[in-house]
This record gives sequence, C-alpha cells and structure tokens, in this order.
Amino acid sequence: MGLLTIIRKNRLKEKEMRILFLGLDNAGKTTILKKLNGEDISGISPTLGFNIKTFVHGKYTLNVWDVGGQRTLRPYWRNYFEQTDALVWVVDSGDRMRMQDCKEELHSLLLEDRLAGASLLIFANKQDIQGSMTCAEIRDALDLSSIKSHHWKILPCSAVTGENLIAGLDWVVGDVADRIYYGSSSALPTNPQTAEVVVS
Ligand SMILES: Nc1nc2c(ncn2[C@@H]2O[C@H](COP(=O)(O)OP(=O)(O)OP(=O)(O)O)[C@@H](O)[C@H]2O)c(=O)[nH]1
Ligand SMILES: [Mg+2]
Repeated sequence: MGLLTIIRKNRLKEKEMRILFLGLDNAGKTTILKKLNGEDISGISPTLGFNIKTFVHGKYTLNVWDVGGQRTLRPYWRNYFEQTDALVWVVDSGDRMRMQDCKEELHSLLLEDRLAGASLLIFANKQDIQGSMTCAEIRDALDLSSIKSHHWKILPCSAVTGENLIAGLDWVVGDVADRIYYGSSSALPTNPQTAEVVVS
C-alpha cells in the first residue's frame, strides 16, 4: 500500500464520529433517529438492546448508537461508552415526575472517565406536547449550569415535527470537529472548559 493510500485511509477514518444517544425510557431517542433518517415514526417499540444508525452529515460519517433506557437496561449503558465523541441526552419534556431520576442518571454519566471530553447535547424532546417543560425549566431541573466538565448545549425539539433535530446534529458535529479536528468545521464556541448555549 502506498503512502498516499495510507494517508487517505486515515483521513477517511478521522471523519467518523461516534455518538451515543441515551436517556430514560420513553424519552424519544429511537423516534428522533428514525425521523432524522426519514423513516416512519409510528408504532415504535421500546428498545430492549441497541440500534446503530449511520448518517452522513456534511463531510462526517456519524455512527449513532441508540441504547434502551429502561431501568433494568441502564447498567448496560457502560458497555457503549468507549470512544464516544458526543453524548446526546434525550429528555421527555412532558415527564415532570421523572425529572429527578433524569437528572441523577445524567450527572452520574458525567463522572464516567470514558465519557470525559465528550460533547453533550441535551435534547428537550416532545415540545409539541402542550404543557411540556420549557428548555429553561429543564435546564434548571437538570442543574445543567453546574456542568463544567463537558461542552454542553440544550435544545428544545420534537421528534414528531422534526423541530431542531438537524440543528442539534449540527451543534454536535461542530463541537466535536472543533475539539478533535481543530476548527475544521465551524465557528462554534471553542472554550475548552464549557460552552453553554441555551435556546428556548
Ligand atoms: N408527541 C411526541 N411523542 C413523541 C416524541 N418523541 C417520541 N414520542 C413518543 O414517545 C414514545 C417513546 O418513544 P421512543 O422513541 O420509543 O423512546 P426511547 O427513548 O427510544 O425509549 P426506550 O427505547 O425505551 O429507551 C413513542 O410512543 C413515541 O411515539 C415527540 O417529540 N413528541
Ligand atoms: Mg428506543
């Protein structure tokens, strides 16, 4: 294999990102990914293991892991941490009763060594449901402002209407690219400690 071939292969490899979708069961992880992929979103069942989807987003290939969030499955989340570039934490904005559970699960993930450095997008999903918590309410309920260890952003979204799904992926890809590929993709915040952007 010639040197140029090796270099080209490495470049191709570099343009892959591994993104992990987690969140409590029923948050809408699978629905978001199906919507992004242009698939039918009716009749989705709870994920009992995991699904992998590959998206081409700009010049990057995104390998997205969608793991079931039921309580009995959460101990297995750790099996998916390795080499994660970004964590997308999906929240059911209508599920006020489980916001404390949601906060505890998120904050315990942020202590994981293997997720250190991963960009964190919080999708405040199900905004199409009347009476859902707003982005600002979820930001407070999940105590996001205390997160200093990861670049993070919260976005309101809906897997049903598609609101902000692409914008979320854009942020994730831009943030990972800025961190790993040194500003190769966008002019998003580059503060090495935290980048906090709240859109409500
Ligand atoms: N109204 C509304 N319903 C949604 C939205 N996103 C998901 N749902 C519904 O919420 C339910 C759960 O969605 P899933 O995508 O299966 O949730 P999940 O996070 O993958 O759940 P687990 O696989 O159990 O971890 C389904 O009935 C979806 O139709 C949304 O943005 N708006
Ligand atoms: Mg699922």
